[in-house]
Amino acid sequence: MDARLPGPVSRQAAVQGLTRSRYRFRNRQAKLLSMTTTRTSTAPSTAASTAALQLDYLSSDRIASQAPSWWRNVLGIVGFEKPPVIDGARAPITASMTPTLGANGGLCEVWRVAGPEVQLSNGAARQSRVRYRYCRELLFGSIRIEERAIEAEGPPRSGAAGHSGALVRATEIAYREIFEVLKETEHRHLIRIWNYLPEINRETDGDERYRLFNSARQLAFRNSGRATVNTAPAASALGSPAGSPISIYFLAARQPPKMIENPRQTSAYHYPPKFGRHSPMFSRACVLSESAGTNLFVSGTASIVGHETIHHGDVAAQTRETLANIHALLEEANRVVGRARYSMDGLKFKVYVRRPADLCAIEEVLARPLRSSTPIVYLQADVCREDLLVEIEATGESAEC
Ligand code: 3EB
Repeated sequence: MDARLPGPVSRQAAVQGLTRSRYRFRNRQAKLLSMTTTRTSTAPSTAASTAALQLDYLSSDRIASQAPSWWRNVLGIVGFEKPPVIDGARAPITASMTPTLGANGGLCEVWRVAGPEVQLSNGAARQSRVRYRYCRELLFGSIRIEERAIEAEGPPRSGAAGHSGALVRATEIAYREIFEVLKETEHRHLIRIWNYLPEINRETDGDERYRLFNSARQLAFRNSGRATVNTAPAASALGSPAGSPISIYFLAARQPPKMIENPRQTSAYHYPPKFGRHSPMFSRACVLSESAGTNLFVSGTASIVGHETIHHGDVAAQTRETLANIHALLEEANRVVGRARYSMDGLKFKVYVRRPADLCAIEEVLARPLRSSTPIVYLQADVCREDLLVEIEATGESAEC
């Protein structure tokens, strides 16, 4: 599952940098011939199905011992520190490359679609590094790219020198290939995306790597003809250790989700320029309604009110403020959706901790509002503003529709 070494697409990307518009026209024609997918199971049924997306955090041992009938419904598996080795897995397997903290060692994030009628297909577009699996309504995909491999490919684009050039190009390639898959399979709506970048806060060539990523991501949205406000997916963007590949995975849907913003926060796509020349492209949350239920995706959420970080240096206060933001998003989601009712109790959480020594303080704050049975995975990751010590994301499901 490692990102392949320089392949046809990446060479094309280098060409595209030089002769962008002419190349794009030719590429569109070429793609009609070349975007054949390899299918490892039967095509999805077009009959109305009752897909309901389910998230579980399971150990790789438990995953390995599941019956074939369980596997039939698996869309994708995400390990944390590294991709789990699972013999005979039929779904894409990736990893965020972020170390686990506390008792979470060996856990994986498993995305499944419930329902005996659901039929999944695998895809690997020939000229793409994206691995994906999908049913009629939903698609899970992942892509990992080594910046080293991009650097080795040839001269950096003018104006983007050295290492920053590799990050920018890798981001553009990743998002372009993701958007191509979504077009090909007609799951046009990106609903949730996770972005893990090695050394997210490091400066290269006078710019923080997260800000370079934001510029490239915004460019990729624009180049694909996508809107840069109101329809951006729910997202997380975190730092992984030096030397990790850039790792991005995502969920997409055939039907559009409802995007949710937080009344306590400036929308990220409207952040002022002091947070970077190009604002981040994400919505604070979104709700996806399918026939069998709804899913709530809460983006990475931190101690930000308006657009400013608050509670500098105080991890407990930052955690409380983050919970207040998630609470505001739950209320907003319930208001927007009307009948589905989300509460803290129904959510599954991932908590990104900048300094491992802060784990206890964070756990203590979360113990009060959350039931002890609440699934929470703690990961060590750098958060995308240097002054943020903690970031929390959440997923909810509701059978009511
Ligand atoms: C924030 O609220 C914190 O760039 O995709 C959270 C979730 C954050 C997603 C992203 C960034 C992103 O601005 C950072």
